[in-house]
Amino acid sequence: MERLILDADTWLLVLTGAGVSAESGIATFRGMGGLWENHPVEDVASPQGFIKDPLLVWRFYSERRAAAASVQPNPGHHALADWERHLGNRFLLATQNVDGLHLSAGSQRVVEMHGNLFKSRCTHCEREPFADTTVYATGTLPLCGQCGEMLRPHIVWFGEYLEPADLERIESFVHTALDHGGKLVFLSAGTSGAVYPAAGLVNKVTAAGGDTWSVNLEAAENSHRFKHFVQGKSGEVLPALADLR
Ligand code: BV8
Ligand code: ZN
Repeated sequence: MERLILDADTWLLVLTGAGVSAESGIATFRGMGGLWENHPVEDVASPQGFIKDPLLVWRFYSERRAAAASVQPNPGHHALADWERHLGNRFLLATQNVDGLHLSAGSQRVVEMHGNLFKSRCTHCEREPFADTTVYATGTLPLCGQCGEMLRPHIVWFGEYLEPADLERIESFVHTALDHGGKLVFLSAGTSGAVYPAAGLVNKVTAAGGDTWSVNLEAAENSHRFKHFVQGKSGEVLPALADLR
């Protein structure tokens, strides 16, 4: 396997998707064939879906909250935390995953682009999103303690905008790397490269002259946009891939 050299000049931006959590036992979206209990994921992971049937959507998220709380990070998550300890502020992890496993593995420089399963927010009042590990029983509609309106998962649904601050943090990492004349490297792991704007990050790094790596069980939709492709399970590839100098 070709090695990813992480030395004093390297500025590494990593993007992860559901594939990185697969070896922890979390189902991927493709693994579900894009369905959950015969509902297209886009229907339950969308504002329209929530308005139409908030109880169904809360059942979807409560089930995933329970699943994510019952599993552990795998060696792929731990390898990324090791790389962060080696590179410090020259490392940033942008994840599409909402399972919180990168945080459990000790990653700190993390942008959770699509939110987090263990946070809820009010659909009505200005209350900040708050930590919420409750697995709501089927048929329960969680209500805000302050205004009495419905709570929703603090998740970015299809058709919703990502937090501008999150996108800016990723953008400024790339610019800071270039300003320092560093070697910008982008590594994407465990993602089908189908969902934007995450899937567009590789183009940004390529346009900035950076090196690009894809680590995936199978060639992702945007695989051709990467200079390097290492096929395999992220829990096996990531711990062996980096040459820390
Ligand atoms: C937005 C939270 C502006 C929900 C998620 C252009 C054309 C058409 C539509 C669009 C477009 N641009 C934007 C859109 C709309 C949409 C989009 O991209 N749609 C896609 C389907 C085309 N984007 C959005 O809506 C985004 N918002 O763009 O706002 C806007 C606003 C209005 C209108 C237009 C634009 C919001 C996107 C965020 C949606 N929320 N998550 C939840 O999780 O419950 S996305 C959700 O699906 C996941 O978070 C994840 O990001 C995504 C699934 O992707 P993956 O993580 O890649 O998972 P997947 O299962 O697909 O792939 C796993 C991969 O791992 C596979 O390749 C597999 O081979 C590999 N693998 C498996 N095991 C392993 C492995 N690899 C390594 N090791 C293993 N062991
Ligand atoms: Zn409220």
